[in-house]
Amino acid sequence: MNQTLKLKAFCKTCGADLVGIADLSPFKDGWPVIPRDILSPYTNAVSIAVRLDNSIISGIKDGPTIEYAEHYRTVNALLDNITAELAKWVVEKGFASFAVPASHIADENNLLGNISHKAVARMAGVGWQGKSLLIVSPEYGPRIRLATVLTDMPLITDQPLKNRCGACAECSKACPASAIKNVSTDGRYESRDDALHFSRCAEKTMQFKAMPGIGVRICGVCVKICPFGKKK
Ligand code: B12
Repeated sequence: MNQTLKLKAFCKTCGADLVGIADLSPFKDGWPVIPRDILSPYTNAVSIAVRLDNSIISGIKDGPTIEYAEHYRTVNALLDNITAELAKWVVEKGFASFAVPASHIADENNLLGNISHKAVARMAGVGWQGKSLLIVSPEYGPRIRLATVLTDMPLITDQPLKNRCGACAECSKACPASAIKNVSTDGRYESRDDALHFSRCAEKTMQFKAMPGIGVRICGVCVKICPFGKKK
């Protein structure tokens, strides 16, 4: 088995449901990452997805439930565990690695993570970027959470998938903030505002965070409503 297949198999034994590899070069051209030099030592990014529990996601109505908030924390912890294990595995093979946290907001003013897991997942062929701006996987729709490991290990990279949203507007119709503009793209959106009334989404998650028992910036309606997630 070659090194790429071994790495993917290792991630699965740690609990990953989907794994893809992205070339980091397109991210080194001014795309916002925090800290600025975080990518310099690395050539590839491993995108890892863990699927969400169907009954918990199906229980979401017009906003998050306490069960979803708990599940969000549990799956983030699982992802951080998988990326820590993978980072260790890579180092043991003689290469460098960096496990990017699942849900850390590195810039609170601009609402940015260290690197966008969605951009990496799209380039790694884990899914396409839907009208909701979420990564929609063929297997589980957007009912996945993501994390990333940066590395200089030579790996065979995967390719982006074709967008399959078509004329579907379910996420746009269901969004409790009326934030999803119902605009599709074959490649990627130039900015978040091309797809979303971004501030509406951001404000709504703040309102939900203040609800008793929630405590985190979540919503989940666009995750639940997507027909690609309901299929399995
Ligand atoms: C900050 C944050 C938020 C903020 C801002 C959201 C946002 N869209 O940026 C708020 C609080 C509003 C939020 C809300 C939600 N979030 Co949030 N959030 C994050 C966080 C921590 C950082 C996101 C970030 O840096 N975005 C930067 C912007 C510029 O990037 P972007 O949204 O990915 O979109 C651009 C890129 O993808 C780019 N792109 C696409 N392809 C390519 C290719 C290349 C080469 C390049 C350079 C760029 C590029 O095109 C887009 C437009 O510019 C991530 C974790 C992480 N580190 O990624 C989770 C994350 C994005 N959130 C997630 C989720 C699920 C949600 C919510 C559904 C809430 C919930 N959990 O119920 C909503 C949905 C919002 C939405 N429709 O986008 C998941 C998404 C999973 C998935 N299936 O896609 C993530 C990945 C967390 C995780 N660990 O899984 N979130």
